[in-house]
Parts: sequence; C-alpha cells; structure tokens
Amino acid sequence: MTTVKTTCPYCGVGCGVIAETASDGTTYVRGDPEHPANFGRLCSKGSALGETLGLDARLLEPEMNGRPVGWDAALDHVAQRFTDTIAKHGPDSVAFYVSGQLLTEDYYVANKLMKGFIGSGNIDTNSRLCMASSVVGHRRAFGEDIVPGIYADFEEADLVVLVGSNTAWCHPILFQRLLAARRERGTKIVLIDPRRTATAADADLHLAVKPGTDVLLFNGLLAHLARANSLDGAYIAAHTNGFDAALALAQADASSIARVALGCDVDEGDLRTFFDLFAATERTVTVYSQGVNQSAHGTDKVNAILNCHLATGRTGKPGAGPFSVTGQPNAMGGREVGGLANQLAAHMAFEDAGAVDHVARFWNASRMATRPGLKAVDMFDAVAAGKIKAIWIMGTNPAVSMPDAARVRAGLKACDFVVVSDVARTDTTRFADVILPAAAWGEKDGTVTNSERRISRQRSFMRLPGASRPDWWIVSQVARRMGLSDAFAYETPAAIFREHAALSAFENEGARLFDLGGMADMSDQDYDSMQPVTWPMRAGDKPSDGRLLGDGHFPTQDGRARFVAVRQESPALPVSAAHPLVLNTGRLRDQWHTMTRTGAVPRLMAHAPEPMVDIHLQDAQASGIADGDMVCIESPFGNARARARITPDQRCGEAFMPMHWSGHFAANAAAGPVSNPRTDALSGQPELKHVPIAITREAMGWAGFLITRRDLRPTGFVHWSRRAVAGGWLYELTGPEPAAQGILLCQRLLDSVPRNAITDYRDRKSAQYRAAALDAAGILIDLLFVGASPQRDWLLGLFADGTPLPADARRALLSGRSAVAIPSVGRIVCSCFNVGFNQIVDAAASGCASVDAIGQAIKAGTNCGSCRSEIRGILDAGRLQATE
Ligand SMILES: Nc1nc2c(c(=O)[nH]1)N[C@H]1C(S)=C(S)[C@@H](COP(=O)(O)OP(=O)(O)OC[C@H]3O[C@@H](n4cnc5c(=O)[nH]c(N)nc54)[C@H](O)[C@@H]3O)O[C@H]1N2
Ligand SMILES: Nc1nc2c(c(=O)[nH]1)N[C@H]1C(S)=C(S)[C@@H](COP(=O)(O)OP(=O)(O)OC[C@H]3O[C@@H](n4cnc5c(=O)[nH]c(N)nc54)[C@H](O)[C@@H]3O)O[C@H]1N2
Ligand code: SF4
Ligand SMILES: [Mo]
Repeated sequence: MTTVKTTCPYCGVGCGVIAETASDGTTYVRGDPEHPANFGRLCSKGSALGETLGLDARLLEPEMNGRPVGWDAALDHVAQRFTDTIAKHGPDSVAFYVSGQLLTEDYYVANKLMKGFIGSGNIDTNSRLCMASSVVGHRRAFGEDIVPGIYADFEEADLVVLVGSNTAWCHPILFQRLLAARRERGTKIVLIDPRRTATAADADLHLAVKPGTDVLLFNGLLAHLARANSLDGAYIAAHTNGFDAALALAQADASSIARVALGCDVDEGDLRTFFDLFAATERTVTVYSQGVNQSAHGTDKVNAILNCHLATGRTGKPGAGPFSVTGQPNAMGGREVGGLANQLAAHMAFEDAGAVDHVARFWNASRMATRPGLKAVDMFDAVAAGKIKAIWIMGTNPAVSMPDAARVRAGLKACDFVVVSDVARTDTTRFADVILPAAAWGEKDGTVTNSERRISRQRSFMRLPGASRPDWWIVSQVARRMGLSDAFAYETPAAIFREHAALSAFENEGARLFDLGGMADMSDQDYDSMQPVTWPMRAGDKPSDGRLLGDGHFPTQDGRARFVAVRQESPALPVSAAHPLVLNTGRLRDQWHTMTRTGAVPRLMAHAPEPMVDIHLQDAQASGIADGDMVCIESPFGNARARARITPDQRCGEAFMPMHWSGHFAANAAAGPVSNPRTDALSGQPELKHVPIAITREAMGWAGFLITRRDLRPTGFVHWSRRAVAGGWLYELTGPEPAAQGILLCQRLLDSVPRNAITDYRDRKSAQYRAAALDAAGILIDLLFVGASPQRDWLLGLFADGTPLPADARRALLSGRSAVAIPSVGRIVCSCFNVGFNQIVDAAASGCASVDAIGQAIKAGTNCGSCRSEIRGILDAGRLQATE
C-alpha cells in the first residue's frame, strides 16, 4: 500500500486527501486528519474521488483534426499556427481561455507566455464567471484582492450571514465546521437567498429576497447601523475614507426598513431581526459567493457588503470579517498569478504605476503586454467576430459553461484555429482542431490555494496514462517551439513555483500583501514535503494565524480602506410579456460543473438523476404544468428542455435550473445557451443568476428508458438524458411524436446489437415495447422499456450483477417485475450508504425524530454528512404535513 497526501480537486474549501493505492492498483481515498481545511472530513464528492479514476472517458493521445498524432507533431503545429497568426495579425489576434482548475504552476506559465512573450493581455479564465466581481470589490475597498479571514472565523463567530451561497452543498465541509461550532457556541445563521436551499434547513433566519436586490438590502443595513448607533466611529476615522458619501447614498437608496422590505420583497419584521442581529453582534462573518458575484451589479453587491464590515470595524478579526468563498480548487491561485485579462501578475494590475516595467524586467520579457486583454464574454465575442483567429482553451468547457453558449459554439466553429487541453472529450473538444491530453488529478504535481489563502500541494499517486502530460509541460513545450527556450526551460513544477514566489517578492517592499518571498529558495525536497501554509509568507516570516487587515492598515496608497458609494440598480434584462419569469442557475450537491468527472459515478448521479427545472406551484398552474412534465425553457438567447419540479422552495415568478447537464448527458438541457451574457461593467462577470424566460409545457407522445453497457449518443430524439448506473448507463427517452414513431427511434438504438441476441415484445394496443439483449454467455447488455413502468430497482440490480442471468430472471425480464415484491427506496438522498427518500420517510414514521436518530437507525448522514441538511428538510416537511 502506498500512501500519498494531496488535495481534493473540487471546491475551494481545498480539503486534504489521503490516497492509498493497494498493490492491485485500487485507490482508496479518505480525508487527511492533519489538513487544516478539513481535519479528516470529506463531502460526498470528495469521498467518491476513488471512483473517478477510471480511464474509460480519458483522452490519452494528442489529436489533430480528429486523428491521433505524436506530441512532436501536435506541439509543432500549435506553435507554428500561433506564431504565424501573431506575425500576420498581431498579438491580439490570439487568446488563451484558462481555468481555476489548473494548478498554480500551469497557470503561471500560461500567463507568462501570453503577457510577457506573445505580448497580449488576451488570457482570461473561467474565474471571470466566478470570482471577478469579488476581485474588483476587494481592490476597490482594500486596494488589493485580499480575503482577510480564515476558516476558523466560521467557528469563532456568533453570527454567520450567508449571502447568495448554498454552502451546505457547495462548500460542504466548511458548512459542517460551522454547524459543529454552532452546537458548542450557539452561532446564529442567517441566509439571504431567493431559494429555500438545503442551507436554509439549518438557518435561524432565511430572507428569501427578490433576486438582485442585495445592494438595497446592505444599503439598508448600513443606514440602520448608523441609525442604531452601531458604527465604529473610531475605526472609520482612523482607517477608512469615503464613509460619508457611502452612507448618504445608502440612506437615499434605503430610506427606511419598510422601503427595503418592499424592495427586497421580504417580511419587514424578519428584516429588522437581521439588522438588529448584525448591529448587536461584534463577531459577525458575512460569507458570499455566486448569488453576489454572478450579477450585472456584482461588484456593487460586494462593496455594499464590505461597507457594512468596514463601518463596524469588523475586518480581519477573529470571528469577524467579510468572506468571499471561492468556487474552484485554485480560483485563488489563478488570481495570485494574474490569470485574469485585466490583471498582470502577482497581484499587480496593468494600471498600477510601474507594474508593467517591473514584471517585464523580472521576466526579461521579449514582448510585454502593456494593456488589459479581453474578458471572457468579450473574448468569445471577438472569436465570433473573427478578430481572434487562434484560441487555446485549457481546463474548462465553455461550450457548456459560458452564457449564450450557442454563440460561443458558433464562434468556435468558425474560428481558424482552436486548441483544447482537457482530460476528457467534452462539448468543447468537438470544436478543436488540436486536442491535447492533459494529466488529471492524481497524476500531476503542483499547488493550489484555497479560499482562506492556504497553499497546499497536489501530489501525483498514479502514473501518467497513455501520452497525457501536465499542463505546465504542454505550455512550456509550445513556448519553446515558439523560440522561447530560455524563458520556458522548466523541468519541474518546483522550478515554476520558485519563480512565481520570487516574482511576488521582487521589489515588493510591502507594497503588496501577496508575497511568497519566504518560499522563493525552496529546494525540490522542501517543495515535495510542503505543508499547507497561508500567505503572506515573506522571507523571515514566522507562520501566523493567517488573518489579514486586522490591524486596520490596508494596501492602498494612504493605507486606508475605501468605502464605495453604491446604489441599487435594476437587472440588466428585466422580465417582459414574452419572458415573464426569472431563471436562476446554480449547483447540485453531488455534481461538479459540466459533469466530466462526477457524471461517471453512479452514486453521485443517484441524488438528482435527471435534468430538471424548479418552479413554484402558481407559475406551474398558470402555464398548465404538472410536476414531472417535460417543459421548454426559453430565454432571449436560447432554449433547453428539462422536467418540471414543482416546489414551494422556489419564489413565485422565478425558476431554477442546475448548470451541470451538457450534450454528453442530455439532448438539450444545458443552462449555458439560456443564460444571460450581460456583464458587470467593472468586473466583466456575466449575470448568470438572472435571465428572463418563458416556460411552456411540451406534450410527450411516449416515454421509455434504456439500460445499456454501451456509451451511446442518441440521435433523432427531442429529449434524452442519461445517468451512470452500476455496469453502464440508464437513458431516459421521451418525445412528442406518436408512440409508434418513438418505438422506432428506440429500436434504432438497439440496431447495432445482433438481431438474434434480442428478445422483444410489442403490444400495439397499449403502445408498449420491451426488448432485452443478452450476449452469448447470457449476460444482459441492453434492456429497453417503452410505455411501461416496470420495477426499475430490480432491473438495475440484475444489470449491475453482470453475470449470466439465471433462467427464472430471464423469463421474468420482459415482464419487468421480480417474482418477489421489493419496495422502492426512492430517490437516493445519502449517496455514501445509498439510502433513499422512502427509507428516510419510513424511519421518521417509525419514530426517528432527529437527523442523528435517522443516522443511528439507517446510517444515512453518518459518513460524509453532505445529506444532513436535506434529511433535516425531509423531517421538517413531514412535521409540517403532520400539523397541517
Ligand atoms: N456540489 C458542488 N459544489 C461546488 C461546485 C459544483 O459544481 N458542485 N462548484 C464550485 C464553484 S466553481 C463555485 S463558484 C461554488 C458556487 O457556490 P454557490 O455560490 O454557493 O452556488 P450556486 O448554486 O451557484 O449559487 C448560490 C446561490 O445563489 C442564489 N442566488 C441567485 N440569485 C441571487 C441573488 O440575487 N441574491 C442572493 N443573495 N442570492 C442569489 C441561488 O439561489 C443559489 O442558491 O461552488 C463550488 N462548489
Ligand atoms: N448558467 C451558469 N453557468 C455557469 C455558472 C452558473 O452558476 N450558472 N457558474 C460558472 C462558474 S462559477 C464556473 S467556475 C464555471 C465552471 O465551468 P467549466 O470550467 O467549464 O466547468 P468544468 O466542467 O469544471 O470544466 C473543467 C474542464 O477541465 C477538464 N479538466 C479537469 N482536470 C484537468 C486538468 O488537469 N487539465 C486540463 N487541461 N483539463 C482538466 C475537465 O474535464 C472539464 O472539461 O461555470 C460557470 N458557468
Ligand atoms: S468540501 Fe468536498 S468538494 Fe470541497 S474540497 Fe472538501 S471534499 Fe472536496
Ligand atoms: Mo466557480
């Protein structure tokens, strides 16, 4: 057994992971008890990491125009095409679109190549869709992109305000740390989110605000703090500028609590409770993420929050401060290297005095960019307009995750030269002239920085499969072939990290807090054994508690923080008669973004098996939609299809769709094409949480499903979606055509199976069709049911088994029913122990009254704990029903 300590590749909590590989190659993953982010815990996604290591879907060879080629050919070609394009059309005719999932070392070389040696600012990242508004908000208020707090603040606070953050699902381990601390100290939790999420189940107070009204809410809070005499006047006088103007605008905007309650559409009493709690609680942490950032006014939302923390002197103190939680594992590392088009490097921006010259000297740059490049949405617009003629996409899937994704796809299709570095085939690789196979988690080495500025090592514990290579290697090789051998002579990630650390300290003299000078001379051995550490880490620094800005000194010219006067604005695109509802998009508990890794794990697919859109009963009734109906979601930009889920957790007039489904998992259920490309004027972050839509019911003529061991991409279907199940895939199939036609479409899916292997049964009267295909050994390969409702759990069990079917099962197969009755467990809630909704309801009915009691009885919620909020929700809903 070999044991390697590394870091989880999913969310920005950045949990430490121990990977143990047995001699037969099987890898077991568990939480690292010593890692300061998680102390041994892992959420549902982290615990399932061992199940994502298969090579089935991996890219293992470079490809040019769809054909496998060697590395030399691929790298030469990429270098040549970029060189030619730059020579002919100038440096701004090329671009890199990179990702917060790259390691810091990968990111550093990509940024250096574009900004120092190609001479353009055209490198942007999916962090533009994620953290850009927080970056600008931090720079406006603090002078630098600084998250002042650390995770311990969640545990040392008396009030935690969660704004636009579904922490229970998206930062699960941090949320569990908060809940554990609350059991000791009685922390109050206030949630500000238009939806009643899993996080709401644990909140003391949930303000289900009208979307987009956060500026008004926090302006109202600032005005209230002034009214209630809860300002820290001494702090404001000694450490800040601009307070009077910010307060005056807040007061004008939010003249009374009643007016704020009306504007935010929340109960006035609840609002007052929140304001009073905030005013009275010194130890307050305000956590925020995409409900704040992903908005056309995201930057103002951030500053409205920061204003309240500055006005109370609650910044960077134990248990007190604003806390922007990052999404991706290395969102922070990307910001540190300067991977955003408007940043330069090492927390310097193009407009900072002397910064361009400073970085150029350090890099010995041959062609230094002197101005910002294009931000993501503008970058893809430039691709669509033919201005960018060569683009290299690394570690992100913009054909799915960009707003107005159809336009992005059209742009990529028309672009002269598209390179994609990925670990798997995606909707984006479809447009690639060259595909480069990157090394994945577990195969590569480097560092990531989590939400609390803690740098941790990712370490490899597996060999590179096929021809795959780490991203830093791929970029450096292309750079060398562009004639830049000296500047990109890296042989190890350690060498890149040392250079990155040295740049952060180069002539820094305390001007920037981001300083890793103490690590610039690190040996390879020290890099290998690096322990998780928060920055700054200046030469001679001793490890500190990690908090920043607590002394009231800020990295601005005059050392003072700045209030920013902000006003509530209307949404970038309001609802209209044609598009009367607001669509909000976001995440599910067990999926990671476009599902390229989590989508292959059956137990992670069980929690939310099909693409859906959540709507309120009243909106459903108004459009004649019943729960489970197929609907079309249409915005001014595009459409998608999903199953309607009617839920009281949704506000009337608003709908919610997960962002996860791509063309690999459904016919047309991606949120990207529907989403809004309007951006925040300062940060360039698109308004992904707010787009006007219409929802219409689509009458289906038939429905069926196929369980198969084959990786199929059905064609001709208006709607299909699939999920991984033990042994293969389950496809949900349905369409508006008459059943007979639907059956024909489905039969075509079976076409590649030899006819003699198929047993089938057709009932024309009831429009039913059932078919099973077994291989020569009697193992079930395909199983198709149209127009019937068999016992799926039983069939999935037979399929998963994977051994020749016994005679009685063969006989019963097409009846779809087992001889013995088996109760359905229902939708899976606890993915660690496979416990379904029905089992939890049954346990509650037989007397389990708490989440812990449920855990004792049926184990649900006792491993990773990610489902505990949901179990609490199920218990609460049951209790409500009982009292109604
Ligand atoms: N399970 C899982 N976890 C993840 C990820 C994942 O894919 N899956 N991705 C990671 C990444 S990259 C990110 S960025 C984070 C995101 O983490 P979160 O930001 O917590 O997740 P989201 O679901 O995108 O959005 C959060 C909430 O914002 C609310 N919201 C929408 N509009 C508004 C508004 O106007 N005001 C307020 N106050 N709230 C609003 C939504 O209803 C939603 O519940 O998650 C990270 N963690
Ligand atoms: N409608 C809507 N859209 C959204 C959002 C939303 O809330 N709503 N959220 C936005 C946010 S916050 C984010 S962060 C983005 C995320 O969106 P994306 O970044 O597009 O999503 P991922 O699926 O994580 O894409 C990562 C890609 O990198 C590949 N990959 C994994 N490891 C490696 C590696 O080591 N090297 C390389 N080269 N590739 C690798 C994966 O296979 C995958 O294809 O989506 C944004 N889009
Ligand atoms: S909370 Fe879950 S997804 Fe996030 S880093 Fe930890 S284990 Fe990974
Ligand atoms: Mo993100």
